[in-house]
Amino acid sequence: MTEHIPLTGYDRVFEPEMLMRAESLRRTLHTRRTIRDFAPDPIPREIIETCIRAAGTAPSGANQQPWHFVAISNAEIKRRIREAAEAEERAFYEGKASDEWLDALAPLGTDADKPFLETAPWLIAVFAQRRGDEGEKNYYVTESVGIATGMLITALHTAGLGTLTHTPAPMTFLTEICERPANEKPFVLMVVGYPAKTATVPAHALNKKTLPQISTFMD
Ligand code: IYR
Repeated sequence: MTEHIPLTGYDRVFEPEMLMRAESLRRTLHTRRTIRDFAPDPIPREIIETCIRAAGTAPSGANQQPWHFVAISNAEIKRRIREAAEAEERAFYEGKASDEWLDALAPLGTDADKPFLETAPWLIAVFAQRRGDEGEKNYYVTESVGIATGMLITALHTAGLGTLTHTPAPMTFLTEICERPANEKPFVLMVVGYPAKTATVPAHALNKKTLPQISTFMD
């Protein structure tokens, strides 16, 4: 029998208050930038733990929570990740990537050098569990882990930290370095820390599509 319990936490709010809350979060999220230049200052582990807890509240297929977060501040492990990621990125920029892909990246000014993988105080490797511990199939894994990662970014940004969503391809080296089991696939590598005082962002990144461009209302 399915046990159900009363819902809590959804007390109705007055509409102007609702709009204020939504607007306030919109403004906070609008200030988020992808950071590629981090300060080396340490960030307490408790802050990272709290943000991972926030991500862990995400909805998921059949509530299977098919994610695992590996938070790394160890300098030697960060060095190994940088070395492996830069090797993949060199292969990408020097041949694997199509001209069309490189053209799309040009306004960002990215290249194969990833010093931030060592400078930033924390790396969070997000893993997606295709199957559970007992070999059972998980459902909507990509959607679930994508939502949880979005919530992780929101939590880190709200806490005042800078993030970079890094996806060197392939990321199989993360499985080995983070000592994760074969039922998990690396999903994304989040780089976390304070932005360097001198950090800049590509102007291109400020071009956000407008509401009419991203939405259709069928009133
Ligand atoms: N992974 C490479 C390339 C790259 C790809 C996309 I799509 C980006 O939005 C940014 C970079 C790198 O990290 O440089």
